Amino acid sequence: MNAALKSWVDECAALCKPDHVVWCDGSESENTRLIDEMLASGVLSKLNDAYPNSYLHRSNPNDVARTEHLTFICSKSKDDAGPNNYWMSPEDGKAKLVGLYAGCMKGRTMYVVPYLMGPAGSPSSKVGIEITDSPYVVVNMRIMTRMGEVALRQLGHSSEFVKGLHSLGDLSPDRRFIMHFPEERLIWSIGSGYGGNALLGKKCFALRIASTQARDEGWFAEHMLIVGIENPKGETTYVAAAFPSACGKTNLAMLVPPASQKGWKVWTVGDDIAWMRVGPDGRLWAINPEAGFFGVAPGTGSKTNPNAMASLKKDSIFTNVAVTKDGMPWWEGIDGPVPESLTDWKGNPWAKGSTEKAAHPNARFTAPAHQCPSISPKWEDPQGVPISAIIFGGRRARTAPLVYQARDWNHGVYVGASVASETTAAQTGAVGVVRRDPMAMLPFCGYNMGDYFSHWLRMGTRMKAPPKVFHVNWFRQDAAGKFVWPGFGENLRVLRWVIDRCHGEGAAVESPIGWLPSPGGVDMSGLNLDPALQSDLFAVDKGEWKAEAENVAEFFAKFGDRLPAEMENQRKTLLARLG
Ligand code: GTP
Ligand code: SPV
Ligand code: MN
Repeated sequence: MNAALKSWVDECAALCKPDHVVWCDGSESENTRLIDEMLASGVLSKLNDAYPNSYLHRSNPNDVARTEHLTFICSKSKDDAGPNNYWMSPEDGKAKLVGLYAGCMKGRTMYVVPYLMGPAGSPSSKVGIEITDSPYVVVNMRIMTRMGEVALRQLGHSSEFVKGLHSLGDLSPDRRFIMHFPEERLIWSIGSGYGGNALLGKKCFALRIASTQARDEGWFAEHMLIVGIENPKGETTYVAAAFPSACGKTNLAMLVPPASQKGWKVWTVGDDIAWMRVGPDGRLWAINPEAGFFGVAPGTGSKTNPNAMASLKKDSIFTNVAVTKDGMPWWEGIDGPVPESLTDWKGNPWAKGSTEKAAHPNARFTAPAHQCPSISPKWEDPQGVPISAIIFGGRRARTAPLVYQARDWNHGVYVGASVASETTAAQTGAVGVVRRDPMAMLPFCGYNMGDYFSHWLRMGTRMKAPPKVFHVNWFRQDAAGKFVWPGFGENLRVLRWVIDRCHGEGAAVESPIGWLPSPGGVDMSGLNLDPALQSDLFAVDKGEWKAEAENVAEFFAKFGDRLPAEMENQRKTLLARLG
């Protein structure tokens, strides 16, 4: 028994006072027992046998997405958390939560969940322990991470593990907090059972805590998918891409090449998080620390994402989707006609034509990564995969063209730092509001983003062959508000230009914002796009870009002297190029 682990578990038990403490081993029999208990208590219900061993969970309707306003970084100094985070001192944070944790598990079982982020035996992998009173969290963690024995074996007698204490509490938003103590590698979460608030391996550890570890140790923990693109000659180029929540990472990671792109294949390595280190060869190498997908259900269907549909056909958990009368999971955008009647995500009857959504817009599936037909043969490679390109993107009705390439690494850091996107249902609050979301990390960077930009610049000097940096926007709209670009599988056309550029090919023209594809650089054949709209996809409006640079200045100003001078240099030279 690991002494540091045992004493921390004893401490948590003394505080939370559970009726029972169960150490989870991740076995099949344990999983079956937990599922049977949740079926009996109504936390889960069984779905149709067309989805073997798959279950529906309805969360509390007040608890359906990450709650950024209740998420805190409790570093010793407020400046270390930065203007990008809500801050509380470690003393105040703990004092507040100790009161809520006291006796919160009376009448409940406390589960101790050891888990590994990253492939077993990888030098990049790290151990976490989540203590939780939610069996739903346990069975999700079993899909999302490598859970149980494998993690304890990797930990051995080391005291180096990320501690996460989670309780459902009373599920009241007034007593909901997700607190991070980066200096102690500690997470305290109470009052939510949903997604990134409760599955502590994901955003809390693999991004907020890991980003501080990455800063201290010289690597990257990023909100990025990882994908391999194989050309007809059988050569694979790996790309990592950061888009804000619900902006297309899972879809791009599982892209199916359309019939027009003969001989091309796409291999999924990860769909949400990348941990990346500089290898002995001076290149950047990436692993996916997760073992499953916690994907957005609405909009997922055989046309848009057949690989996701195949991944979730068994052994999956569906949260806040609707169900048909035969117990099939259902959401807006799934295949087939809209049924006449459904049970909606809250458990109420729903009739076709209703103005309410049947599935919650942030309804999710939890599915094992190994079930994905496009899973890369290298997805569990302990060394990871070498990254040739980093792509940033956002959801922008205007301004950002379909694709452009940064001039060099430092300009690429500016491009990442100036990402903006319309908000989505993945976090509570207004949807569709443009906000700056640097590197898609605004809600996930566990420290001052001024320092984070410095870290990105510094990493550039440590790589002999840094990845080329790009920006994409699949979401440009026409005057009627319709997406101009078909997206999904057709995004491969853009990826082909990106990897051509990485290999010193691909025709490009210089523009004030970076390199744009030359006419014909992105193959548009057979898409039947209106020629005017087609050229609008690549339009760079100087007025809009100057306004954009002003907005970036306002954002940068928040960081005061923590903003590296190079970022302001990049912004000023951009303005100069815009004339
Ligand atoms: P998180 O899991 O929240 O981090 O989200 P994500 O970045 O993985 O987003 P995901 O791939 O799940 O896509 C979110 C929504 O965007 C879905 O409703 C998709 O259907 C839609 N979407 C994804 N790719 C495209 C695209 O190329 N074009 C358009 N128009 N919509 C897309
Ligand atoms: C996101 O919001 O970016 C997600 C879902 O991937 S959650 O796990 O809730 O953070
Ligand atoms: Mn995400």
